[in-house]
Amino acid sequence: MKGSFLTAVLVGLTALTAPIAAAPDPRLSRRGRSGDTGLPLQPLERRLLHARDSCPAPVDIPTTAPKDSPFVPLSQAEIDSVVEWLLSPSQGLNLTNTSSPTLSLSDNYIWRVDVFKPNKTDVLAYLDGNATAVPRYALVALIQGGLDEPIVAEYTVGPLPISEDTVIRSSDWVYNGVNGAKVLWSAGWVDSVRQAAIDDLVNATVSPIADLTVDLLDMAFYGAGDPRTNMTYFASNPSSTDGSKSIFWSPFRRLGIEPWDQPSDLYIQFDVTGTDASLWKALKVVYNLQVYSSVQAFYEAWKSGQVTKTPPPTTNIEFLYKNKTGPTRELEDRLAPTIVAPEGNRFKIDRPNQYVEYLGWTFYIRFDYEVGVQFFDVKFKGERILYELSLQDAIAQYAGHNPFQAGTAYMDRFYGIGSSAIRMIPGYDCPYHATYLDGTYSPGVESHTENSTICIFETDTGTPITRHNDPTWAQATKGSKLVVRMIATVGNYDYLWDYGFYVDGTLSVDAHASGYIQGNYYRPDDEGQWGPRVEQTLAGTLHTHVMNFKADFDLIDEKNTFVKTEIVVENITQPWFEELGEFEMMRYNITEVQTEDDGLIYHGPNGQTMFTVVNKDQKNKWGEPRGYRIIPGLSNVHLASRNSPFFRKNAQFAKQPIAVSHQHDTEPASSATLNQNVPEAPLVEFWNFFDGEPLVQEDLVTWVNLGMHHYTRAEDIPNTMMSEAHSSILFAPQNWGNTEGTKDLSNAVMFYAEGEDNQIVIDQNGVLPPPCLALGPEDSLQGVFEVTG
Ligand SMILES: *[C@@H]1O[C@H](CO)[C@@H](O)[C@H](O)[C@H]1NC(C)=O
Ligand SMILES: *[C@@H]1O[C@H](CO)[C@@H](O)[C@H](O)[C@H]1NC(C)=O
Ligand SMILES: *[C@@H]1O[C@H](CO)[C@@H](O)[C@H](O)[C@H]1NC(C)=O
Ligand SMILES: *[C@@H]1O[C@H](CO)[C@@H](O)[C@H](O)[C@H]1NC(C)=O
Ligand SMILES: *[C@@H]1O[C@H](CO)[C@@H](O)[C@H](O)[C@H]1NC(C)=O
Ligand SMILES: *[C@@H]1O[C@H](CO)[C@@H](O)[C@H](O)[C@H]1NC(C)=O
Ligand SMILES: *[C@@H]1O[C@H](CO)[C@@H](O)[C@H](O)[C@H]1NC(C)=O
Ligand SMILES: *[C@@H]1O[C@H](CO)[C@@H](O)[C@H](O)[C@H]1NC(C)=O
Ligand SMILES: *[C@@H]1O[C@H](CO)[C@@H](O)[C@H](O)[C@H]1NC(C)=O
Ligand SMILES: *[C@@H]1O[C@H](CO)[C@@H](O)[C@H](O)[C@H]1NC(C)=O
Ligand SMILES: [Cu+2]
Repeated sequence: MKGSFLTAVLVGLTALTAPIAAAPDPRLSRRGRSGDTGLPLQPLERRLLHARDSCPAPVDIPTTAPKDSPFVPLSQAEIDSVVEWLLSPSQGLNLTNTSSPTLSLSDNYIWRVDVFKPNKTDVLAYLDGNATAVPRYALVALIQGGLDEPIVAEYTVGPLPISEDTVIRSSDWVYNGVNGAKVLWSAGWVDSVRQAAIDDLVNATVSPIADLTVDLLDMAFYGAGDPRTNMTYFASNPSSTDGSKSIFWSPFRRLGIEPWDQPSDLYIQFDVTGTDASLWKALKVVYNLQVYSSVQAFYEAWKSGQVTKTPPPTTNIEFLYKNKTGPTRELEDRLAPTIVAPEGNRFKIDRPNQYVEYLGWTFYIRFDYEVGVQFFDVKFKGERILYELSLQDAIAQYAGHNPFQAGTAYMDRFYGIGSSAIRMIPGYDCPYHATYLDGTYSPGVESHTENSTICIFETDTGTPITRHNDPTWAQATKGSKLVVRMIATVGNYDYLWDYGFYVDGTLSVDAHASGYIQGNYYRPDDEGQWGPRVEQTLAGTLHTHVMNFKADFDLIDEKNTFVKTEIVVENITQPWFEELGEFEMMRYNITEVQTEDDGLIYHGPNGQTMFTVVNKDQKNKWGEPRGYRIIPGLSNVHLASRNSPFFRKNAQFAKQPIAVSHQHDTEPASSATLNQNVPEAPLVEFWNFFDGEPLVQEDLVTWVNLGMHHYTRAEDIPNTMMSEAHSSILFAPQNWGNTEGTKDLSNAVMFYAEGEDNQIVIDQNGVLPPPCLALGPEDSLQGVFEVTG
């Protein structure tokens, strides 16, 4: 099949090859390198059948970071030393070894020991100043169920290595919320100890009514490990407002592949407040929109025939599989196009320091358990653009006519976005020949390395970055960017984040989503108000994703200003248009954001307001302040509801498109892992950053949102399409230079005429496709340009 197909293609091509010049054209290689690199095309069939050499797979080009990374993770020895120090009775923490087989809810124990992200002040003193190292601290999260008032809290332990000077300190200074660095125990993580206790409660509630669940739902729950169990529950979030209680509504779903999309019409409310599980209980029940005050009341209603049954979730789950089905599309048995770097990588990497250099760009990568890949000290052509660029949280707010969807408001930092980052599938998640980096973090007290969880590759941007055809000359310059990619599978969802470093100094962030939607039980009476029907017993669910990013611009230095340039339309007169009298014209209205009182920024209508960060003390040759523009791309949404009870003070970062605040070591992040379950009493209350501080020529941090109002559709089944589930933002030079930043690129062609007979010169700056890259006749530059003037 394949063989005969190839023959057919070649037959088709023979005709095409006829006009190809056989001999090298001297002008083509005139500015090229010596040797045969300037050879024009060979007959195409020869290329197809006998590619002379295949272009080699790129290999790392090593480099050495100017300074060792100040962001390296803790070694296992460092973690061990901290754990031992914490457990020593002299600390008085009364900690139980987390590995103890009898670990209980009312013990104090370690949840996690990881590296603490250092203060900017310390990092800059090291990167720019004379400091020889950055103080090293551990982030310690403790579950303290054994206290009189049980809490879950974060601490720092340091400096490391452990010495006389090492102290444990509450991380209060990082958090501005009323409770500092802690939440009441009930708002904490659901670890294996708590999960087991919740399993028991659900089993004790639901297994005694298995006759009912089998009748109404065609499923039963006898505990997580029981072979008869074919139903599963889910502890939704947030489960609290301030941590004083933990109450969640569980949907009941078929156990098996993707329960997210096998929901039933049953919801039960559970109260799992406090460390004494004997006090936990089931509360209300909702089935077929009827509210029952207890499981007992529901059961009795069913026994007496007063419950109207709705269809159980379909057992035909073919729709959840992504196996190939259907006939292959014509020509689709061929490998899809891919990116090639025919002469090898054009970026360098220092692996131990996770430091990258690319055509003028340099940056350090840090990997974080809570949020994944982060960028520090991002420079272009030797000048600092950003101190930090990093995801802060990825949240999703749902809606629906039932207690589960209506009450769901996830903050994925709580689940660990970095710890959910997956190993990339080469050739599919990342292009062939991508470079992979590992992510190292500590999910508990063991260091973990997720291999190949970051990929780096250079790609064609798909357009020339500049071009022009003049009557007497023409030019086009290749558009390229380096992409650093991470994918995190958080439960049902797969998020892909791309950070793009363009050859012109532009930086982009793109977020895509795929995976399974958290589907809704299909009820015709919902009338599509929360999403369309997408399967037999399944509907889409209206929800909004918001991802907040911290962009700490330090344009050359830390003194920066946020400028709004609004296009205003006014009735004006101009003396040369006497006949018009007053007429409408537009102009710029340029204002600086003076203080944090005006730090929450909204997009004006019609994209008429431009946002830039500038350094007024650093002007370009034309006297303009050098700056970077923040350009909204696709779908820069924020939460539609500002007053939902499920996202209150804990998600204020998601309630406007852009915010600009004064940088402080005490305000390193807009969200916190423990913000999830305390909408009324979060660790980080973002709007409290905005307390009137001056913002003109100060150290600014901008906080920008990407996201999408997920308009669910049949095409979300089985997996959401990354084509549509896409949001982006650009940071682009704005008078950063005296001229655009790609005039130094060699990957550019210039056509012009020379001599009396207008001989066309084709100048490719010596950069020509190498012989290993097969070209076709259509790739010839001969005759592409002629002088017409
Ligand atoms: C905790 O328990 C584990 C397993 O029993 C043991 O290997 C480890 O040494 C203990 N840790 C400390 C600090 O005692
Ligand atoms: C230490 O914690 C245990 C629970 O792990 C508790 O039973 C005990 O009372 C605590 N001791 C003190 C002195 O607080
Ligand atoms: C970081 O800065 C804060 C605020 O100035 C300070 O309280 C804290 O001790 C610093 N942390 C370290 C590890 O230096
Ligand atoms: C660094 O050291 C040099 C020479 O000792 C000194 O002149 C300079 O002020 C120091 N810089 C800082 C930021 O401390
Ligand atoms: C689920 O399990 C229950 C009992 O464990 C059984 O009665 C029921 O038929 C099962 N449902 C399906 C779809 O297999
Ligand atoms: C669940 O509860 C039933 C009693 O209703 C019991 O037989 C079963 O062992 C329990 N399962 C687990 C895993 O505890
Ligand atoms: C479809 O893929 C699943 C794995 O997801 C596999 O178990 C199953 O056998 C496949 N079915 C078919 C028809 O290929
Ligand atoms: C991850 O990479 C390291 C070093 O290359 C290797 O030793 C280890 O086996 C890899 N782990 C996995 C799970 O592949
Ligand atoms: C300009 O004047 C015209 C006529 O009075 C009026 O209709 C229009 O709204 C004015 N435009 C602006 C921008 O004020
Ligand atoms: C210019 O912008 C400032 C700040 O937003 C605003 O107060 C002022 O009214 C604007 N001027 C015009 C003409 O729109
Ligand atoms: Cu979605």
